[in-house]
Amino acid sequence: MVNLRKPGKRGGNARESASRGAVKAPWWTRLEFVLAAHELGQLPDDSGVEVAVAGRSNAGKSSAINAITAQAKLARTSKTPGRTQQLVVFQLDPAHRVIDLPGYGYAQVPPQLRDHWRATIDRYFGTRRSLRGLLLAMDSRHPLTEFDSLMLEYCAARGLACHVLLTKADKLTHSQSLAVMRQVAGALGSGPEVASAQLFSVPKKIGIDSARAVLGNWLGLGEG
Ligand SMILES: Nc1nc2c(ncn2[C@@H]2O[C@H](COP(=O)(O)OP(=O)(O)OP(=O)(O)O)[C@@H](O)[C@H]2O)c(=O)[nH]1
Ligand SMILES: [Mg+2]
Repeated sequence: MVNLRKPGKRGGNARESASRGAVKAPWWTRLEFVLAAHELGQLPDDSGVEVAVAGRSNAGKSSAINAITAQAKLARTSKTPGRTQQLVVFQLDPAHRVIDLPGYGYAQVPPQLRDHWRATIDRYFGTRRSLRGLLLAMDSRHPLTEFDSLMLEYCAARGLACHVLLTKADKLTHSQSLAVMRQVAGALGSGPEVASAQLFSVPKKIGIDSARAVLGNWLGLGEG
């Protein structure tokens, strides 16, 4: 490694170090993997603030987490549906977490596992006090599946904020994008809970900043 600083100048003076230390990387780049849980009992303490990411298998949840955090390999992605079978926990610090929930609606999943998923998610939404919001990923070509609607009902039932990411928007024409936004906005209705939707695409970088802003707002972190 080449050190371009002169000897004796290495590290700079205390004031320089302090001001360098004060310039932190943006919060989204500092999220780290913590653990993958099969059961709710394995999750970190239910304190601080948590945001969940849910959606049908293969909808693009893990890819969205990677795009939002600008970390290509933070969450595992796969062409094979049903890849994320556990609750995968990321955190900025113990008081700020993001949870990648297992994908649903995958036909090949054995009924026993599906029942386990439903019971786990049911209990998660019913009991998790630190949960502040749900990022709900829907493939923009196939939005509002039965389980997507169930997720919206969970949010409505506990007055939880929900933000829908209409993923893979790069696969849609402009008029299809407008149509799906209209369709989903209609389904979100105008209840007391906060529900919103946006288009999202990883390869075309559509909507990454706005999704990040929603997440940052829920986590109480703002812009940087
Ligand atoms: N064209 C396109 N493909 C995408 C986009 N986002 C994700 N994909 C692809 O969709 C597939 C599934 O992505 P994942 O992020 O693994 O989906 P997931 O929802 O986490 O899937 P599970 O973990 O199985 O529930 C992968 O092949 C991704 O490359 C996108 O914005 N555009
Ligand atoms: Mg995944």
